[in-house]
Amino acid sequence: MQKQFKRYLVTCALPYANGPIHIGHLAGVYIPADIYVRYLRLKKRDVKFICGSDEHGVPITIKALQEKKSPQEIVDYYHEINKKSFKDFGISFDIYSRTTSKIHYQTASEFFKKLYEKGILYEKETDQFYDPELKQFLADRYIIGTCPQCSYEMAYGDQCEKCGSSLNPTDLINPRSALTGAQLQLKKTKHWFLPLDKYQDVVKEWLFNNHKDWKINVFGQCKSWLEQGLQPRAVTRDLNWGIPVPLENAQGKVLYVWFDAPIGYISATKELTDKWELYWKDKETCLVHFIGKDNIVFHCIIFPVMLMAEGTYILPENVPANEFLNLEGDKISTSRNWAVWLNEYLEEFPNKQDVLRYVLTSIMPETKDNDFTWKDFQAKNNNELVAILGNFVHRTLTLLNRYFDGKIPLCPEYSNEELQIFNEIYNIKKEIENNIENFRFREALKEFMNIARLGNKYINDNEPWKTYATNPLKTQTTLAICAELCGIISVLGEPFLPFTSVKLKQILNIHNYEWDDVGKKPIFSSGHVVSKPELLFEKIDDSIIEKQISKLYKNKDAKYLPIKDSIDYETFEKLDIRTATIIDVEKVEGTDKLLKVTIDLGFERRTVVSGVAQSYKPNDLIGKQACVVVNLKPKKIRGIVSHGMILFADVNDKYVLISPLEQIQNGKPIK
Ligand code: B3M
Ligand code: ZN
Repeated sequence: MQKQFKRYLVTCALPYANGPIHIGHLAGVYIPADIYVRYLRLKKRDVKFICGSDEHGVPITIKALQEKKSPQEIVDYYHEINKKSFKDFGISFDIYSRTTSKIHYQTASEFFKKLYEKGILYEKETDQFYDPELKQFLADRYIIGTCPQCSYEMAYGDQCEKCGSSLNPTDLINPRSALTGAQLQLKKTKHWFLPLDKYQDVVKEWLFNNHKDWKINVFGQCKSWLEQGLQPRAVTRDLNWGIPVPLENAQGKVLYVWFDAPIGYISATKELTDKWELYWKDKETCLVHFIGKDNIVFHCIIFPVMLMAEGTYILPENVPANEFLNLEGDKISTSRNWAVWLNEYLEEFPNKQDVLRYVLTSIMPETKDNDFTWKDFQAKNNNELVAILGNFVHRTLTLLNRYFDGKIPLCPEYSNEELQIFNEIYNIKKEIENNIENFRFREALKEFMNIARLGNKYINDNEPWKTYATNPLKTQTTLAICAELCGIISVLGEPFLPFTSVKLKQILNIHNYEWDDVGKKPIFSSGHVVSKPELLFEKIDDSIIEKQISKLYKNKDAKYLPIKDSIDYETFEKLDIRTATIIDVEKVEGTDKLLKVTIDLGFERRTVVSGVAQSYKPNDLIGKQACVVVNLKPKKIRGIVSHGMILFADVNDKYVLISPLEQIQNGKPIK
């Protein structure tokens, strides 16, 4: 049994408010946390469940740029969407706050100031790449250039994805902005650093002496970071979006998003309760962070160092990070729209929150990445929720209504053999508790489902529909026991299937029966009446699943669009595609997507209108060779007659010019 604490503080990773929540977030972070917190509440523990939107950082500013909105508009929009989705899905936060809140600005600023005044943060000037078009310094991830190791031309400032080398932006050859394509300038800039290196030993001792019990995937990542040696880390950035650095000589500088965001847990707790210090500073509090594996270092090393340095806070007792969930065999990707979005699921599968909760818990990537498929979703709903759990409850309620008008028959006493089933149930309950307390939610769910499996076996073995004619007392006993099992399912099911639990308790007319009562006292007393059966789950048929799968592939980027209908060679031969050189480009007034392009075909010059102004500036294209469909009927676009079409690849709405590998004569046919 885990050490019992006076109170629990459970946090969930604050999702960036630049997009909706998807099933990877749910399986990785939010469902495990919700199961854990619901269980603690059922065990009458004092627990606070904290989350909110992470609203700073470069991803937000990128989204704002893409959508031509302010960062505040972006976060306002997605904060509300995500807050509502979580609520409608039954993720039972005590507060869902946000890091643009006033209380957070104040809390994060005070935290930074205290570390600064204690002399822990130090100032240092460094060389950073500056994008002259955006007029801002760029984070490593938004710098691209040629890898010095393998000459790959699209290496990032922090890593080359081709050869895997970890890089510094200054290693790149011809570094340029991934956002504007501009050549970058190396400029001096000063930042404040957290001396992680100075905490190497204390962190190592804290982790190795107290937390060797952490999940192997978590402990392993921390160990390798410590083996590489902790390095000082800048906790400020040159950005115009974020919490201003609360110092005199810090104009234009903000707190690094990964410095301010974890402090968001503290400010949200402050917002929730004036007893917040009990939850953050009292040793009798158990602090647990639920996160995905890409956030391990921030929650197991960097944030704990911040808390150690500040000096008055407790440290996390556990950080049960999950691995990643893939979708139909491919990584979930926001940019490629390869995801099952929670807000869309809630619309398309009304009142089926528990089906998704069940399926995602059953495939939870607790120790290794796992995969969600719509076929498996359908199978688990039909073959487990409907055929095992729903079926057992439905048969019990149907027979109770048929033979006893819904009145649960009470038996003078159960035989030892009959009592045996309750011993098994009690052992299952202990297993469920042990698994939840050790963050093994898949196992806990399996144990929970064994109650229904046991019930189905019991009802099949005792055949109350047969004994009713020959031995009605036996029927009474069988159905009384089955009714008790249904009641136990409604109570022990709450952490996993909260919506079904409420519905079943209503049907069974159960009030004031607690988790800890299971195995100690019966649920039903004499004359208890249950309602008529209602379906807890319904079959999901193939058409629903096929619709979801085709929606997924349709939404995926061009690379995955389904192939168009086949054509014969003669049809293809009708296309006349030629090489041409782009000799002039200008923006079409009053539009943000159109360019008026003049091309030289060798035998003539033409004007063509292309919708690529958001991917190319006029100067980017001048002088480039292109492939042009020259026998397209002329078309007037915004008053300009376009004589043909220049070919571009559509890569997630970013257009890439298709250009011959080498310079060739204009007007040459492309076959
Ligand atoms: N928003 C990263 C993420 O969404 C970040 C989590 C912050 S928790 C303090 O993966
Ligand atoms: Zn490389």
